[in-house]
Amino acid sequence: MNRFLDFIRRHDRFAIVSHLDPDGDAVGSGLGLAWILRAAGKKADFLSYGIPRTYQWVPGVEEVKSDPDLLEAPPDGVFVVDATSPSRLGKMEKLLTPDLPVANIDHHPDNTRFGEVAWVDPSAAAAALMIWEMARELELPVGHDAATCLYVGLVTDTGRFTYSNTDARSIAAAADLIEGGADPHQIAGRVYENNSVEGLRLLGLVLSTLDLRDDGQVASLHVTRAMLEETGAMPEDADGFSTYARSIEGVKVGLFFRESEDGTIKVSFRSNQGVHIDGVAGRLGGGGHPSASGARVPGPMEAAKESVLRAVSEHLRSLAA
Ligand SMILES: [Mn+2]
Repeated sequence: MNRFLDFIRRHDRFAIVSHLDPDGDAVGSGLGLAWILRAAGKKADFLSYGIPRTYQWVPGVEEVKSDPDLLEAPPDGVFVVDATSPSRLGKMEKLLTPDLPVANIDHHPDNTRFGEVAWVDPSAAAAALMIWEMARELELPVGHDAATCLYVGLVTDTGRFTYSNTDARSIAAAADLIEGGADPHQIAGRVYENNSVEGLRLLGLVLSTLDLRDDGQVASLHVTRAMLEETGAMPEDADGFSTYARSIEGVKVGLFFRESEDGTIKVSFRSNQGVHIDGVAGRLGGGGHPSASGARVPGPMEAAKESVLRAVSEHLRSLAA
């Protein structure tokens, strides 16, 4: 922790970046840290692009820079949050020049431990939780905007405090953040009850693709570009769909396949009952957490589904053996 204190003391102008295709934790931890650094008298910008509509209200989101070229002045230190490796930063990766010191805060077990200061804690439910704990440890003030941002990261990465990463530590942090000004009811309303009509129609189509395999232990759903066109929904409308397949009784592994604009297929792996699925995602070139991971595989959809389903079924058989 002292190395982080030192890192913050030594620099004045911070850029904060997170993974591409930002989720609630990327946005919440990035913006939360920006508020904390600013309250500590530093200059801090969060850089991100493609922030989903669900998070377009998070405090400070209107000042997010979508490209390093939009920074008023070059940063003298970079925080990377919630990102496994620099390659996960998309176009923000170009910020990381060899002479620029980097602090890395992440909870993905496959984090490559890059950066001059790195804190990787796979037992932390969210990067936002780690930012909160760092601020508390270093006695940095956390105002209500920062608390709101960090709560967003925590509530989304724990699936509203239901995933296997939900523990006393995450609930205690949530209580502290609520004490600090985060409004759980208002945040839940903004994050979870703000579906578009198109998005709900898309969900109807997606649920009708349900496919059960391996005696009901593996369930999969998919979304195609054609389904987006048919309903008028945005790709981000499908962001919350990855857990439906797993929600079925008896299902150990739930899969969600999304056809990207470039024709590749994004696969989300969600597992239950202590089944670790990140190894399968890893063998397909992806990664993530034991019960929530992802990978990108070549299309078309049917071929992608068959090859991934085969890999999952082999994995389950190897666990049973
Ligand atoms: Mn996260």
